[in-house]
Amino acid sequence: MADEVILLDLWPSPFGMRVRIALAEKGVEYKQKEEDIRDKSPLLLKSNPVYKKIPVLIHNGKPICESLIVVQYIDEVWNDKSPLFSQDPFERAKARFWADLVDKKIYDCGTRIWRTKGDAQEQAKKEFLDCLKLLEGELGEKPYFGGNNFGFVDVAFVPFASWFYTYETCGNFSIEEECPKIIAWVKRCMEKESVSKTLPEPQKIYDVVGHFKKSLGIK
Ligand code: GS8
Repeated sequence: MADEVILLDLWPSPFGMRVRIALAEKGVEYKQKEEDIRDKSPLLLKSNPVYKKIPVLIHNGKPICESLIVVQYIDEVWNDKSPLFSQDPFERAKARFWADLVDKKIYDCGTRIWRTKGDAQEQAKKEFLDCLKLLEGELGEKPYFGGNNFGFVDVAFVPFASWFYTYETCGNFSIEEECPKIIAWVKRCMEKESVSKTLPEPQKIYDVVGHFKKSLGIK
């Protein structure tokens, strides 16, 4: 029997994009169900009772939560093509370390950039750029974080590129000026269909953030 793969998702979510990219890399067919975060479906509440967040991958009825865990699951189950990890345990540990940094810093700082103003925003921008510079150092001269192959850290980080325009416009700064290698890496990743077909137009993200800010009463 064919696998049944369902993704509970939300289109602007960088976490959901990670899963979409991993599934595309592996050529897995799936059904995407768009959630309404203000009116979560019974399926989402049942599938992720702890955090009640998207993305959730439901594979043959079994739910897997937390995007980085889902991406690792996909890599293990569909292991016949496009491996996302090196064979070397040290390289694998390093990849998990950098993906964890992306999780801890990029989303949080990015959100603070578009949600705040003044000193709080300056602080968020500084932390964001410090983190990007660390990532730039880790990338070095490699084409991808995974070396010659697009890998786990690439999948974890590249969705945020669709949010860069929002961060830059709200924070009035240029990522390319500060971290040109990161932007060159984004362009390289965008040459992959799994990425270019997944990432939404930056303007669409900016517009949805604008609506969200309005609903929160943020100018
Ligand atoms: C984060 C998922 C998340 O924040 C992961 O999967 O990696 N650590 C998790 N999902 C958000 C949408 S994207 O901002 C979400 O589902 N929020 C619903 C809520 O907070 O109620």
